[in-house]
Amino acid sequence: TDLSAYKRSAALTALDYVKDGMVLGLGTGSTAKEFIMALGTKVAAGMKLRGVSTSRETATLADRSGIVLLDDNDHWPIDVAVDGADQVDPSFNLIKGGGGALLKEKIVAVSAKQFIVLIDYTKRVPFLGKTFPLPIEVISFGWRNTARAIEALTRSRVVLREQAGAPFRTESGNLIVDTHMARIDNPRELDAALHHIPGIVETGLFIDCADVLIVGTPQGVETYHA
Ligand code: DER
Repeated sequence: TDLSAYKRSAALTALDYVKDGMVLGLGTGSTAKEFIMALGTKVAAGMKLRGVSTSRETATLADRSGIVLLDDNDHWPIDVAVDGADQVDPSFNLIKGGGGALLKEKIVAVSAKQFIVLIDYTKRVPFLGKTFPLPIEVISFGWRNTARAIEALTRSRVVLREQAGAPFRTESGNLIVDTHMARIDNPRELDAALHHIPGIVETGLFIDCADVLIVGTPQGVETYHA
């Protein structure tokens, strides 16, 4: 089924949190794209917005929507960050990284005063894992050893993400390994343990990040405050 209508309805609801003069954290992916396009209407109506993008793709779209982009070296007084997710559990813990932008997304999400997550209803899960592997960003130096350490810790299979037959490279020049786990019982504990493996740059586990969750469902839009 085409889920874009649900993503768009969540994106339009998120506009309620956007005020003139704000600095916005702009996520990456198809749901974030719906939000950024919706922002274009606010800018066209005269709203002044600045933004921090989490990927080149998002930067291009934000620029086209008339949002003034801050650069890497600017101060980032981010009022609201808005992004999608690959999975959301009942405690608002997320798996993100399906689009490969998790490092910049996590930096922006935690920099923001408020972090809003937009999803369609299919992203809600009773527990993380199972239907979506956990993306982990690793530096390429010794990545096979890093991958083995992750497999030992998680007792799961780790697969190097590829694109067009070559290793996928993040915008920071790193690699992503996708970690297939049947169930992540304690995502906070797992995230902490993973961060002790030196080759790991960042994980796709967003624990205690989301402040607001907006869900597009066949019964309408549901908003939850964490
Ligand atoms: O890669 C990412 O982190 C994306 O934000 C992902 O979590 C959601 O992508 P989607 O909105 O296209 O489903």
